[in-house]
Amino acid sequence: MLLSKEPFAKQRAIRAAFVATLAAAAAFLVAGHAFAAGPRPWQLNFGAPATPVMERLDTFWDELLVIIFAIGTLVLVLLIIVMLRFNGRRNPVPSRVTHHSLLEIAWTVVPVLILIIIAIPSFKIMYYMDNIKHPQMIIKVTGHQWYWNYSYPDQGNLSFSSTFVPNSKLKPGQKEYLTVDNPLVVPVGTSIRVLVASADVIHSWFVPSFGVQEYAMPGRVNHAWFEVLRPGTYYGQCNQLCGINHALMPIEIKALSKPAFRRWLIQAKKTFAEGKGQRALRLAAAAGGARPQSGN
Ligand SMILES: [Cu+2]
Repeated sequence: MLLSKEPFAKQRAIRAAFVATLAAAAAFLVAGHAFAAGPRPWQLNFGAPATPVMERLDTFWDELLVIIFAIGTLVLVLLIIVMLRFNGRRNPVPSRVTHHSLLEIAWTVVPVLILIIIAIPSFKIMYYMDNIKHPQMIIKVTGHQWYWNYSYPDQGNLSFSSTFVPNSKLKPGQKEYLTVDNPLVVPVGTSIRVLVASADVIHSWFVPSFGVQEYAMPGRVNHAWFEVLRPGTYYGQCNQLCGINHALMPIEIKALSKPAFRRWLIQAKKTFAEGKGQRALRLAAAAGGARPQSGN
């Protein structure tokens, strides 16, 4: 039997349109990833990963989405089949089947298997992000109501405070609610252990593009690590309700090339030794940003 060519042409057109839509969506996502070091308006999904940890989390998230969509689709299809084939109108005399051992074992065992499949890569990433044996640098982050203090114990104990810049004082190009006076500066391509503590209440040091979210607890030191892959400016926020100015203790991180970082370090040691960090902090406090704090 010969079929007319028309249905095939139509099918091909539909398939081409489908592929084109997928390609456009992929291009949109990739383009979004390439430019984003902070949040973008109408952003969907994670921003561009900036560390090996976040790259792994990102990949794992994509894998999970496939599994979740497959399960969702299967359940939806089963529901539709049940609604169409087994409704009261089509089955005036209902079936009296109440048990089906094989089916019951299957729908218990299959979800367990799916969870095990998910758990293996999940645990691998958890161990990978938990600790690094030989960090090349250490940074200590201390949460205060309501600003962060950063110190570099293996760089001559350099230490400074990082305070929110009110929106009215922003320069062109600076981001609202995310800009600070003294950003944390780190070198790229360097594994850095972050020690996170708090001077008062519980805060959380959260930098999405690094895949780092660590509680800052008074009386204990938590740790995380990151290695920034590309120079750039990255943003985060305190992620634990810590009082009235919780929203006003953003995290701004500048990742520099190693030579640029060394130059910054020399300059920063002079700047902050002269107490300029503290002066900036007091000015910000006077503007309603944070409470001054001595002895950092
Ligand atoms: Cu906080």
